[in-house]
Amino acid sequence: PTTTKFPLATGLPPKFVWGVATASYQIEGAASEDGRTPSIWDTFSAVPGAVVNGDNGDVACDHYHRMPQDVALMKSLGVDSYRFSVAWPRIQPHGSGPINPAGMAFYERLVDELLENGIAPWVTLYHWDLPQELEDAGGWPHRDTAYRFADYAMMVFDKLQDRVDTFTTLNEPWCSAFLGYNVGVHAPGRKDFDASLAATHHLLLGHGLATQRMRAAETRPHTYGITLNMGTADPAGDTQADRDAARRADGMGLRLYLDPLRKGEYPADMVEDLTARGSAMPVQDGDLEIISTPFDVLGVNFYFGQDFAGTDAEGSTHEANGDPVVRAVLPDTPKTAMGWPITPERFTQLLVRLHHDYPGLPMVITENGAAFDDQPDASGYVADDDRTEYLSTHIAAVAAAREQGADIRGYFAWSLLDNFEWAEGYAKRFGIVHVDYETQERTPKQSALWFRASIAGMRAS
Ligand code: GBH
Repeated sequence: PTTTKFPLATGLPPKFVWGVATASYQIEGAASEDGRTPSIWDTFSAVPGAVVNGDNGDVACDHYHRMPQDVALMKSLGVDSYRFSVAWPRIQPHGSGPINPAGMAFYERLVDELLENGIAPWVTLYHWDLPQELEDAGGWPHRDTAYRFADYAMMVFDKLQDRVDTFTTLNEPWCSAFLGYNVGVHAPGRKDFDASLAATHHLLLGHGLATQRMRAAETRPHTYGITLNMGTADPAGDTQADRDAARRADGMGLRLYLDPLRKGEYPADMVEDLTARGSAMPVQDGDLEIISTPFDVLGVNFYFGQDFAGTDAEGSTHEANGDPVVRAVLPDTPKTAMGWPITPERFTQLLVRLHHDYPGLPMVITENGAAFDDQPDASGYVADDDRTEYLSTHIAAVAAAREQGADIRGYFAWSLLDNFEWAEGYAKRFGIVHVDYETQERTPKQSALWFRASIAGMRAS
């Protein structure tokens, strides 16, 4: 296989951190081994109709049993770092109480294997697999879950802080809160707007509590962070209703998280909107000080940007994500297999905007990538021109944002492997490495070969 028809990426410095990312439930399998208990995703996957084809993470990529080979694969790609998440139900099967040493041992082996291969581990403490017992006790809308999360984070931190430099608390709390508790397309599948607001607040509180406790207990300096999913929200047309819709979409999706984290307050216009709807964030005295505790790196997950409209052509309003007047309008561009528009210029727009609106915060792209309808040849090789082009244009967008002053230190491709794509099951493939789910064979796609050559080229430049 050759990748020569795609010019290699350029424009990022030799010290830039290049990595690949995954998440526990999406790749590990071994769902009931070594004391792991069900998470909300095991439960949700079993609900008829919740996941495409009735798929679940029982086996996934069988990474739990193939970890050393998967680390060797990463090494062959030449990455500096690997972003993975720790499954809470392996560490603390009941969501509270003592550590489960057998579950913890897997991550200790993984970290050791990475270090032996010269790959820096980048730990995400929560990528959506809440122990089911905690959901039964109320889940993220219940304040106690924030304190349970901080306890769990400390168990992992105590075991790994000697060898791991970077700990990020949450992956995409917006998805946990709104897709999980309001839209209901992610676990636990609830549809309750006020519950999703409470979940948001308690996720942020858990982030702050865990960050404070880790920093207080550190025996050497670490980098602490949080990863948010972010897009852009432009008005679909030049009307007040559309501008208002874009403001609200940006408010619910981005400012509702970054303002309390960085400015110690929820955005005033959102508080006003929520009050008008009879809703509120369940803030208690002192919470915003905890939530705004300093952290060191913002993880940015970017897939696409959108426009927003207040009304449609007939003048009627629609509900989207619990918001009565915001309607997403997909930009008129080519789409990925997820139906997501391909908008690299909006990636630059987002990063430059973050640099201006939330200054002084180094950023790392913790996820970026795309699903396409891969066609493997007889040997399993996928000549994924579409994904190679997606990565190429989006890495160029990062370089462009840096030229405009944004402090971006690294880029992790989503994902190392094809994997369990949540509600889409195994039907959607985001990997730069193809996985044959019958044989569990891994075959690097063209995009992986292009990524490897690009990294090597920029490191040498
Ligand atoms: C990430 O979620 C996840 O962290 C990762 O586990 C997952 O596999 C990967 O992306 C690919 O999906 O249309 O209203 O939902 C990204 C989820 C998708 C959330 C795009 C924001 C746009 C707004 N994001 N979505 S909406």
